[in-house]
This record gives sequence, structure tokens and C-alpha cells, in this order.
Amino acid sequence: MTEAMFEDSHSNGSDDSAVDIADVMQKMAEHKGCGTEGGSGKASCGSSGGPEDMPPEIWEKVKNHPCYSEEAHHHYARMHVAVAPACNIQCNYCNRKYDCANESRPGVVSERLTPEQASKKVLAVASTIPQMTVLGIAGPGDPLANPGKTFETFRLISEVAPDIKLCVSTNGLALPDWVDEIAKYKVDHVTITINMVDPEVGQHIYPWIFWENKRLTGYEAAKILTERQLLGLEMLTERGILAKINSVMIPGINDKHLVEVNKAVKSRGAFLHNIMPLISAPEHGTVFGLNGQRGPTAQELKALQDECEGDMNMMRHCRQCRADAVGLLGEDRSAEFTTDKIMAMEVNYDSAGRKAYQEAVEAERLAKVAAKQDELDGLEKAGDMKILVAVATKGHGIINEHFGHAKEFQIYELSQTGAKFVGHRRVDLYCQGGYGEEDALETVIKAINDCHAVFVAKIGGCPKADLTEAGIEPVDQYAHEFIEKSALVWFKDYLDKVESGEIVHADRGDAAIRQGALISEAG
Ligand code: CLF
Ligand code: SF4
Repeated sequence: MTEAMFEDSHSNGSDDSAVDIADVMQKMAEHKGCGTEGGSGKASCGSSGGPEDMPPEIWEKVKNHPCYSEEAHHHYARMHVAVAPACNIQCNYCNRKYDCANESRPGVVSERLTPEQASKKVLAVASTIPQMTVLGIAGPGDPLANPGKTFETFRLISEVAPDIKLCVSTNGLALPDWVDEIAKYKVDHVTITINMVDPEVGQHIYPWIFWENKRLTGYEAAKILTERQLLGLEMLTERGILAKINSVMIPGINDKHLVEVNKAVKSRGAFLHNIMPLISAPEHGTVFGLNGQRGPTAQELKALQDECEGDMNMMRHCRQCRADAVGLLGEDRSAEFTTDKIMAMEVNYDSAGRKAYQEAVEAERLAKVAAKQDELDGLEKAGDMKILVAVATKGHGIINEHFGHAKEFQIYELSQTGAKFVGHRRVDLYCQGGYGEEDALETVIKAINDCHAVFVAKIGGCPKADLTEAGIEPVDQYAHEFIEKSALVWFKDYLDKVESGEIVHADRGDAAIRQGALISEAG
């Protein structure tokens, strides 16, 4: 499939809606609490926003996109199809044997698909997982370095499953050339990975780019890359396409500079900024892995996200997922949908059934929000206190995972303003083959060491004692209840105990971000 073939009749409609949305974005920028203040003004309400924070048209676009709405990510799933193998740049955190590390953890290899296989896979997943609402192309290379395969996949899917939102992630080098095609296929969500806006910084991240049939290196390469990324972002904003910016935080290289990146992307209309930790280990075989470049700690990452959040809300629920990921963001069901399995599957694309299921999800979601609202009174006594708690969950915003079965913990910050999702921590499974694994428990404690409590559906006696000894309270009395409501009830009890002198409040230490490669989560 050549790129020229996409200039013909593959349009699936006019671009009227894009014009309307551009207008809406302007209204959104003027919306209370999100007002634009010159070049560095707040441009959006970000991923933690709800329907009251943004115009209905924008809410319609983000409400069931698990990456663009933190709240949605508890309920809705995304899937990726790995149709784009080639890349046009080199990042020092990427080993080209594996997938694009911009949206995928190093050490992960995805099964490459043709657009036709990808289309069959989308139908198979949509039939099995009715809450799967978004199809993203995020690799394994750069989707826009493979425009033929990428846009043919979007075309096929928009024909067979028009209710599924389309999403693409790119390093941005080729973006300006493809913005009109992106608009034509109604791809409403575009991620650009922008790690710098200064080529002096960029030359330490990107050894080369492939540009106009030449390999360019150093400052010159980084200069072209940043110019193309920012131009692409401006072109998306002009067309009313929601743009999310991913940035990899690399301590000592771009960590301080990402505040500048945040200002630059916000002033160009980015909807959301997702600062992700560098994941780097020698076994990944990347330049950074081999030269010992470390990633940030959990608290370093949070501090930078907090600093940028003063100007623009941040995405904090990214899972740096695989180029063939399937499921809720915290899970990976890709092993259920290998090419062999999907080719053998009977596919029944039941759009009425999917709609009914999603209506039930909305009811559950409203119940969760209402439950949280009920617990907001009485938090004033927290004063300036902010504490973190970890939660074991399989999704739906409910404490429904056994401590020993958790592959990740969601982290909530509790303060006088309520319970706020601030991140997640991947861990090694504690329970292996029915037995607790002491080494794994140590890594779990390191991963949630900055938390005062861990909420679980169930926990055994041994880990309970070890967690308590480490100063992390295991809490299992809210099993199968809503996370935020339960956390707030527990927090008020904690505040009462501090007030009565029963316990002495003390700050916790830092926590580690797991660096190990995750080869397969589901297999
Ligand atoms: Fe995929 Fe990316 Fe679309 Fe999401 S992922 S293309 S915006 S549908 Fe999401 Fe995964 Fe993070 Fe990406 S959690 S790596 S931000
Ligand atoms: Fe690797 Fe993605 Fe960077 Fe390309 S853009 S070098 S695939 S991380």
C-alpha cells in the first residue's frame, strides 16, 4: 500500500465536526478555572476533569477514552494493533529489537499484523470486551513512518466498527505531512512524544533522525525534530484534534527542562501532558540502559508532575503499554488475542449489545462519583496534611483485588480536598503458585514505601505483619467497595486518631519505580 493511495477516495466524511470542535476548544480555554493567560495560560482541564469541567462536545470525546480521562480508565479499555514496524528516528531509551519505547515499556515485543489482520482483531476484541472503546496505533515503530499501513488500518476499522474511537501516537517528525490525513479519518486523539524543545538538550536524547532521505545527527537533528513536533501540534490544534503530549523524564538530561516543554505545549493548545518515567536497565540493551542512566524515583516523578500541574493538568495513569496491548490500562489481555486465536474466532460485532453494556458502565460510574461526594464533608481538619495510599484493584473503581494477586497498585493522594488518583506502581506478584514470595514482598514494599496504607480485598497473615512492620497499614475491611469513598472514610478515621493522640502522624519516605522488563503480562 503506497502513501499516494490515501489521497484518493478513502475519506469517510466531511471535516465539519473538526471546525466545530476548534470552536469548542476556544470556549474551553475560556471556561472558568481553565482560562488562558497569554502564552503560558492554562489550556485545558486535563484528565481528571469531569463533565462539569469542560464543554459537552469535548466531554463526549474524552469521557470513554481511558487515556484522556483518568476517571474513564477505571471502566473503559483500549486496544493497540502493532501494524507499524519502521521508525524514522532513534531515541537513546529505545532498542529497535523491541517496540517503540515512547508508548511501550522496553523489553516488550509485539506480534506484527497486517491492516486486514488488525481489522479482524479489533472486531474480535470488541465482541469479547464490550467496554473496549478506543483503537490506538502506537508502534511497534512510529505509525507515521508507516503511513500506508496505519491509515489503511484506520480506514478498515472506521468501516466495520464506526463507534470505536481512533487514536495514534507518534514521535512527531512526520506529523505535519499527515495531519490532513489524520483529520480525514476522524482520528480525534493524537499523542506526540516531546522530550525537549531545546536542541542542546535533544542531542543527548536522539542520536539521529532520518529526514529527507538523509540521516542527520546531533544538534541539527534535534532542531529539526523539535520544529516538526511543535508545528505538528499547532496544526492539530488548528483542526480541533485533541493532542496529548508524552514526555519521558530522564534525570540529569531533561528533568528540569520538562517544565519548559510543558509551557511550550500548553501554549500551543495541547489537551493533556503525560510525563512518564524513563525505564532503563542494562538488559534492555538501550544506550541509556548500557550507560547506567537511571530513571526517576516515584517522588521525583510526582514532584515534577505537581510542578507542571500548576499550569496544566497532567495524565498520571499512563501504563506505558505495549504496542499490542488489549484491555483496561492496568491489565493486559493481549495473549488472549494472538493472530492464531483471532483467525479462529467467530466474530459477532453487536453494536446494540456494546451500547447497552456501556450504558451500564455509565450508571456504575455515576454511583461511584456520588459515593465519593458523600464523604467530602469533614476533611478540613486535615489542614496541610497530604498522604498517599495504595489500592489493589482489577478495575471499576472498586477494591476488588487480593494483595497476593496484584500486579500493580493504584496510588491515591488524600487531603482536605478529597481523594485524587496520582499514579500507579507495578510490582512483582507476591503470590506465586499459591505461596507468598518473600523477595516479591520486598519489592512491593519498596514500590509503595511512600504510602501510609494499602487497601486490598483480601490479604494473608504473613504479608499483613510485614507491611505493618514497614509502617504501611494493610486495610481489608472495605473489600468490594468503591475506592475513593473507602479511602476517605479511612482517612477521616486516621485524622480522628491523630487528633486524639492515638497515633502520631509522620511523613513516609520515597518509593522505587519498577525497572524490570515485562515480557508478557497475560501469558
Ligand atoms: Fe493507545 Fe496512546 Fe491512544 Fe492511549 S495508550 S495510542 S493515547 S489508546 Fe495510554 Fe498506554 Fe499511556 Fe499511551 S496508557 S502508553 S498514554
Ligand atoms: Fe524507538 Fe519509538 Fe524512539 Fe522510534 S520513536 S526510536 S521506535 S522509542
